[in-house]
Amino acid sequence: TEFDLAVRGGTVVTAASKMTCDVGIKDGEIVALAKQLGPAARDIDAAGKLVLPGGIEGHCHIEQKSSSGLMTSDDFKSATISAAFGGNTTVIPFAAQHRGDSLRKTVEDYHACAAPKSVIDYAYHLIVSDPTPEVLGQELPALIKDGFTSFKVYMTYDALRLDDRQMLEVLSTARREGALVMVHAENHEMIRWLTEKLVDRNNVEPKYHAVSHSRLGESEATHRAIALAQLVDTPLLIVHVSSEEATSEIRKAQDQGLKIYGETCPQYLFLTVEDLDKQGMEGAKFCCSPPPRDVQAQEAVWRGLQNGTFQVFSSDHSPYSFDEKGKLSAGPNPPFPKIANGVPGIELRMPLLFSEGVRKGRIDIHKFVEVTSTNVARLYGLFPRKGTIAIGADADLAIWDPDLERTVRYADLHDLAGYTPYEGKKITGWPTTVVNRGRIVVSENTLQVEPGSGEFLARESSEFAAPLGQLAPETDPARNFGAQIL
Ligand code: DUC
Ligand code: ZN
Ligand code: ZN
Ligand code: ZN
Repeated sequence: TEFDLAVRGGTVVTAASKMTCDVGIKDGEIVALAKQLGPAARDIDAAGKLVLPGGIEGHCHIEQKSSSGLMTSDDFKSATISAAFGGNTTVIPFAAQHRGDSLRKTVEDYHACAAPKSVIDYAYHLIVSDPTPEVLGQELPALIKDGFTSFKVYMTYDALRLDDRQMLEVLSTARREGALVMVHAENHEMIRWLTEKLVDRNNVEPKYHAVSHSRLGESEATHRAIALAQLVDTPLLIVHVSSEEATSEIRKAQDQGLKIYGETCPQYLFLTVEDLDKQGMEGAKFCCSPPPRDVQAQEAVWRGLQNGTFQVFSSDHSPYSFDEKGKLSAGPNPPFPKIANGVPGIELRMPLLFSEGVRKGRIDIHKFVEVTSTNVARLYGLFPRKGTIAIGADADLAIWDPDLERTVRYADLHDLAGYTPYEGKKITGWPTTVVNRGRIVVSENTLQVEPGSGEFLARESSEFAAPLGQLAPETDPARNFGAQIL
């Protein structure tokens, strides 16, 4: 037979096109797109279904150990299975450096966890928390050359945060080496000050977590991160944007032609601070940073997706169980500063956006594909191997039943957080069959592959990470009396 697998008669959708045709797959790649392809060893009937590029989860925390020793509740097995059931074929979690640790060793540790357990393809962003001359001079450049072409930095959290000076060093290293920098932008001292005031007054219930992480703290840090990036002419992705204020900062920079990108997440479209104000400790289940805000913020974030301010939509899956191993590790009634930050969402990211976005007419199906897959591949150096349906691309497909209605129940999900923030929500449109490099990973509601069958992806430097070539007056030798700064 000509093909190993043929997906027949579906509506094949990419970020830019839609056609009813068959997809022919051989040796893990897409080799033919046409009507009525010849025989294949195996067929999937996709009539009446959508055939989309597999989702790429570009922001998730898997088997990540915090500096305090707390572990996320998913390992690479449960997280990648959960991702696959949610229509994903690739995940890009973080390899998080702890201060004093070597970056290379950090990556090797994550690799030892991921390789035997992943059911779909994977890569890692680095988290750089200790930008010593050794790390910036040798380790990071070497890792970027090895295909770790993106990394995240934090402007808050005592154990992770970089000061402005360190941000500049890191950004100029990224510029030189061709990596994309992702930033957690919140003003550290504003969080600390508000937290102290709240704790002094014994305002310690989960809802005060949202008060301590202000919109102004988010937009100030966003503005500052953009200014730092602009000074050294380096592109920057602001991750997990929650508010109208931060969204406008990103938009303003984009309107100036800067290569500033934005990411948002389901928690900013589908949750609000009211969820943190639930009975007893229930609100802890919704504590994440930045926090969910209000209905106006949700609308601003929707607009940002619609008008292209946000290039990518990620889950920021940071699962902590609602018990002493996770959210309640500091006791049964922890004050908000002691509640682990993060919500699970890797399996529902795409179904939520499909149901509330595509089905309800807020975004079209092409935009859906763009922000959940194509742009993720582009930003992180995986395109066009990943992120689209084209001849020569990996055969990564999610076949969706656009009319399937299901009510979210944690019991039906595959992660190990023990709860979902979206319990009881009605969702229309679910992936029913998921194919990764030609392997049927999920079908008939069943996992069809073994742990360890996912592949590590070394990534290229992305076009999105290339400097604009527009120097600030003070770093431009033509305007700074000839000083060579960059
Ligand atoms: N940042 C993340 O990216 N995820 C969870 C919590 C946080 O602060
Ligand atoms: Zn460590
Ligand atoms: Zn973050
Ligand atoms: Zn995150």
